[in-house]
Order: sequence, then C-alpha cells, then structure tokens
Amino acid sequence: MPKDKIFSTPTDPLVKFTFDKHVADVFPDMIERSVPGYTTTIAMIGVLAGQYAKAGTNCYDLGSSLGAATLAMRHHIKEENVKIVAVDNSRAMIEKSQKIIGRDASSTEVELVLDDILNIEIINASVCVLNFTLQFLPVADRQKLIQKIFKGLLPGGILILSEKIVFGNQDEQSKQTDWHHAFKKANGYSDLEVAQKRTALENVLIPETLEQNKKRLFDAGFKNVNLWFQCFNFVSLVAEN
Ligand code: GEK
Repeated sequence: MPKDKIFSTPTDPLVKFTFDKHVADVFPDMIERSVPGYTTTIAMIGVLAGQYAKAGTNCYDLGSSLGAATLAMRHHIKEENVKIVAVDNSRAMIEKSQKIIGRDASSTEVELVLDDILNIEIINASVCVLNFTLQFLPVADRQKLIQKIFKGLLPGGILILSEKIVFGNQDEQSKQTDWHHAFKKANGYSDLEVAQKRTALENVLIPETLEQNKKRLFDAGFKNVNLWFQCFNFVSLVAEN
C-alpha cells in the first residue's frame, strides 16, 4: 500500500486539498491513518447492506473514492438483481476504483459514475451510503442532497451517514481534536503533516455537530436516526425512512 507523504515537506503556499491523482494513489493508507474507525465503518456498511439490500433494488455509494464501501456491500449482498451505483466526482478516484473493482469477482452488478452526487438521480434505493462525503459538500447543498436520498429510498430503506463532527462544548471540542491528532501521530504522521493537512482542509472539509446532522435527517423525513459508531470526532449514523 503506497504511503501517504503528501504533507511531509514544508510547503508554502499550501494549496487547498483536492482528490487528485496524488491523493488517489495513497488513499487507502491516508484514510486508514487519518480517520479513526474507518476500517470498522467499511466492515459494518457491508454487514448493514447484507441486511437491508432488497432484491431488484439499487444501493448507492455516494463519494465512493476507491470503492471500499462498494466492495464491502458487494461481498455481503446475497439478494438477486441488486445494482450498486458508486458515484464520485474525482476522475482519478473513479479510474483507480474501476481497476480495483474489476479485480473483484463477486456477482452483484456495480455501476461507476463520474459525477457530482448533487447531479445524479436516486431511484429504487434500499441502501444509500455517505461514508465521510457529506462533510465535503457546501453546507448550503447538504439538505437538498439528504432530501433527494430520502425521496429515492424505498420503504424500509436506510441511509448510512458517517461524518467528522464538531462539538458545541469548547472543552470537548479541544479534547476530541487533541485525541484525533494523537491518533494521527500514533499512526506515524508528524506534527508538520498534521498541521499542513489541517490547513489544506480548511473550508474544504466543513464538519457540523452531531445534532445538526441528526436534525437534517429528521427534517428530510427520516423516522429513526441511530448512532451506531463513534470514535473521537468521527461518527456514523443509520437513518431509516
Ligand atoms: C470510502 N466513501 O472509502 N460529488 C461526488 N463525490 C464527491 C463530492 C461530490 N460533490 N465531493 C466530494 N466527493 C469513501 C471515502 S472520501 C473521505 C470518501 C475522505 C468525493 C471525493 O472525491 C472523495 O473521493 C470522497 O468524496 C470523500 O468509504 O477523504 O475523508
């Protein structure tokens, strides 16, 4: 697995973080060492998809990157005629994921789509996944995306929403941020890498509170919203329609 060294040398001026070829090339290492619990969220997306995907429906992986959640779903779905639609607006990610998914022999159909998740249609869906993607959308666009997902889900369908979050309480915010940085350092990132990545992500990754995320889901019409996972300032929710 190629190692992420993108922010290892001092860079001035730092450019805004984008999901380009350099990032796609090191993405599995980057996300595993940066997002506490990432491997668990991927594994449980598979488990949940195995439970909720219905025959003859679509499952959506929105902001699919290299297709880790798509593959997890694919390995657990046993129902017939399910199609997984994986969408990402990074050409580098889609091209690389095409190769990775091409090497996987499972039978569930996968369609890769290079587009903005705000543009695509969501129809006949039993499972939708936003695994650390919503945080990269402009805040003003988030409600209409969640609304579109709600409308595209069949009765009994679910949205799995994983996000980095912030805390209303300043003391908790500062402690959880410290703990997250300690996690990154324990995974081999230097102070410089942590600091430069943080700056590059400013106004690119915009986290909200758990309450704001839950409210958005309820406002869209979801009946039940359950927190199934939290590790420091990273959470995952299951919303049922
Ligand atoms: C995983 N879910 O491995 N439209 C489409 N894609 C987008 C958009 C958009 N508007 N904005 C961002 N992306 C993956 C991890 S990474 C999370 C998701 C992270 C894409 C972007 O190109 C990138 O591939 C992904 O969302 C976010 O389970 O890097 O922290």
